[in-house]
This record gives sequence, C-alpha cells and structure tokens, in this order.
Amino acid sequence: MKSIRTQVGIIGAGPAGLLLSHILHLQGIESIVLEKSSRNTVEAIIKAGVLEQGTVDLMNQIGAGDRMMKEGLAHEGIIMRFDGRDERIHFPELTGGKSVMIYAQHDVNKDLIKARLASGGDIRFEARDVSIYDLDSSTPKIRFRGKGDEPSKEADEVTEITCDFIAGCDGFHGVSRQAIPQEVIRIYERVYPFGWLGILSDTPPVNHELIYTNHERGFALCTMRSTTRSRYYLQVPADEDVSDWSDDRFWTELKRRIPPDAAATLQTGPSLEKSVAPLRSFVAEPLRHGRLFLAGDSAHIVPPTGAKGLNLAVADVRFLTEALAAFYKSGSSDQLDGYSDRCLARVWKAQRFSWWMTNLTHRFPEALPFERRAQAAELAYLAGSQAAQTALAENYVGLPLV
Ligand code: RFL
Ligand code: PHB
Repeated sequence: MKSIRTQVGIIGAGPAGLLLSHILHLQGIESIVLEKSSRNTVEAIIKAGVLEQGTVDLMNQIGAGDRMMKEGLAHEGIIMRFDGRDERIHFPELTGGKSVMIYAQHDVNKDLIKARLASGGDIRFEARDVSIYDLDSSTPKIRFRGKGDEPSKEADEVTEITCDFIAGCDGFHGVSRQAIPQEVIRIYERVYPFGWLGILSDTPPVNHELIYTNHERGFALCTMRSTTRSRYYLQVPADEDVSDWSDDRFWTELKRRIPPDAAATLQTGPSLEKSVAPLRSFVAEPLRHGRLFLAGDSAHIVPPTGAKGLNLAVADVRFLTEALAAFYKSGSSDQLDGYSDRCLARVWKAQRFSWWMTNLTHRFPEALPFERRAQAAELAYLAGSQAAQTALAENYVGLPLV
C-alpha cells in the first residue's frame, strides 16, 4: 500500500468538492480530491440549472466565471402560473437589484475542473472503494483503490492518504455520512409522494423566463439550459417508470399543464435525456464528526422546486474554507467548531423555502379538500401581496451569508 499526505482530503468532485479544493488552493492550503466517476461523467451530469447571485459572484471571485458570464443567461424573474393566471415575480425590483443565472451544473463542474487542474490541482477520478478512518484523531485517513499518482501504476493500487481534515462532499449516496456513528447523527427527513420526470431537448425554450405551474393534473416546470436547449419537468407519482413515457406522451402532457399560449407555441423534439428524480427533504445533523466535515448533498437534500441544492453546497463550502483558513493561519479551531451550526442556520431556511415552494406548486394525492382550498388561497395571496412576493424573491435569489 502506498502512503501519501495532504492537508485536506476531499471526497467527491461535484460542485462542493471542486469548489472547496480550488478555494483552499487560493488560500495556500493543499488538498487531494477523490472522485468515483470518470471526468467525462462528472462533466456531463444533468442536474441543476439555477445559480444564485452569491454563487455567481463567488465563481467570478475565484477566477472560474468567464464562460458563465459569456454563456449563462441572467434572469430577472419567474412566472408563477395557477388558476388560469400568470404572476411574474420580478427579482431586482423586490430584492434591491438581485437576479439569478441560468447555467448548467455540468458546466460549473467543467469550469471548476479546468481551473483546478490549471493550478496544478490533484483530482483522482475513478477512485474506487473509498473509505475513511481515524476521524477522532488529528490524522484522519482515506483509503482508496485507483490509478495512484504515477501513470505507470496499476489501476488497482491501494493508496492511503493521511490528512489533517477530511471533507465529505460525496453527495447523498456517498460514504462520508455513513462513516458517522448512528448514535451521534440526527436525521430529519420528508419523502414526497411524487417525483419529477425531466426531459432535455434541443428546442428553443417556450418562454424566456422559467414558468412554474400548479395545474390540476400536477406541477410542471419550463426551464432551459440555453436559448436553443430546453429542460421541462412534470410531477409524476414517486414510483413512475420512465420507460412508460414516450416523448410524445411527455409533450402531450406538458401542453395540458402549461398556459395555453405557451402550449400553442411549444416546440417539441426528440429527448436527449429523460429521467425521474425523487423529491426529498433531508438534513443530517451535525455536519461534523471529529475531523470529518460534511458539505453539500452529503448532509442535506432539498426538493428541487426552490433551485437551492447546489447553491446550499456552495454556501457550506464558503463557511468551511473560512474555518480551515482561520485554523491554518492562527491555529484557532473556533470557526471549525462553529461550522455545523453556521451551515445549519442557512440550510434550514432553504429547507423551509424548498418545502414551501413544493407545497405551493404541487398537487398532493392525499390532500384534503380543505388543504387544496388553502393552497389556492396562498397562491391568490402571493398574487396580491408585494410582501409575499418579496418573501419568495429574496429566498429564490439567495439569502445573505451570515
Ligand atoms: P454531487 O453533485 O452529488 O457530487 C458528489 C460527487 O461525489 C461523488 N461520489 C464519490 N466519490 C468518491 N467516492 C465515493 N464513495 C463517492 N460517492 C459519491 C459523486 O460521483 C459526485 O461526483 O453533490 P454536491 O457537490 O454536494 O452538489 C449538490 C448538487 O449536485 C445538488 O444539490 C443539485 O444538483 C440540486 N439541484 C439544483 N440545485 C440548485 O442549486 N439549483 C437548481 O436549479 C437545481 N436543480 C437539482 C436540480 C437536482 C436535481 N436532481 C436530479 C435531484 C434539478 C434536479 C432535477
Ligand atoms: C433546472 O433548470 O433544471 C431547474 C430550474 C429551476 C428549478 C429546478 C430545476 O426549481
């Protein structure tokens, strides 16, 4: 077995792990990133599309924002569609000038990988059997199987990395959270009785802004990746089989749920991707165990309705880099000790917002007639109240980092 050393061992090369590694590098702190998938897979993942203003600002500050500023689409509002009417939520007016950016998660990954490798970063793709040890000691360790750092080495070589800290950025299904003993971790969870059936197509978006629709047949969302590539989602039962959905069936159902003028101009085409994503709210507390720190989806999941998941991962990483930088500069662990509480304060606000947006826009199969009437009243209130629209807008563009 080969042994190597680094300051921060990072598991996962999604937005959280890549961003963490790059910001640490800018602070003069070494890291190694271990990723179970190939570089191609990470650069092709189809997930998020909406970046908060703070995420956009951070990408620019760290020198990884050039392509995003050229190719991303700045959006100043969204359309909320319900009861036959459209309500536009205008972000800059309601939030003192803030907006969001449409830019795909795989492009964020691509830009961060490029920036990190250009600065000499160490990212090991296709790392297998990643496991972590000695979390309670001052030298926690990661073991993995992979190519090692010399191209001539066998792909099966086992390497042990001795670290000062380990960052678990390996998403919801990763190994990091599992390494925390059950008796010290608290799980808060809500699983929704529906999922999102998503389709990607090389057709112009039906509208220049996102449309969130509450329809009696279920929720629908019209979003996009560029001016020539669309992304659409339909609420479907949680156990829906994607193979039951031909492209034709998808387009027909979408046209029924979206505003009639949009349905009339919708351009359809072959799907490039089609999949069902389950909807879940999940928080694991605390985000720290010994020298292991969780960030992003490894610690929390939100239903995608509020477009918060990636943005929350970015906020965790900001707090973690500040805490690690303070530790390496002054030897003080105070910020590391406060990391979990600081993240959770923001995570729970985003949880509340994502849960609220989901409740507002979806049709719940088990809803009582009373609950359906209350939902309709809440939508009507949103339409008629600037205070309610401001609450939606300030959460959607992203709450301040405190
Ligand atoms: P990721 O992106 O899941 O990355 C984790 C990485 O860890 C790797 N990994 C391992 N590596 C080594 N060893 C192991 N044992 C490993 N296990 C896993 C994985 O291969 C992967 O590369 O987590 P991260 O970095 O925390 O980022 C979180 C975001 O991916 C997620 O929150 C967002 O995609 C959520 N989300 C959205 N977020 C937004 O902010 N705005 C949006 O518009 C938005 N839209 C969405 C979304 C998520 C969706 N789905 C599919 C759930 C739309 C959808 C449909
Ligand atoms: C997306 O573009 O994939 C997207 C946009 C807004 C959401 C969720 C997903 O709320």
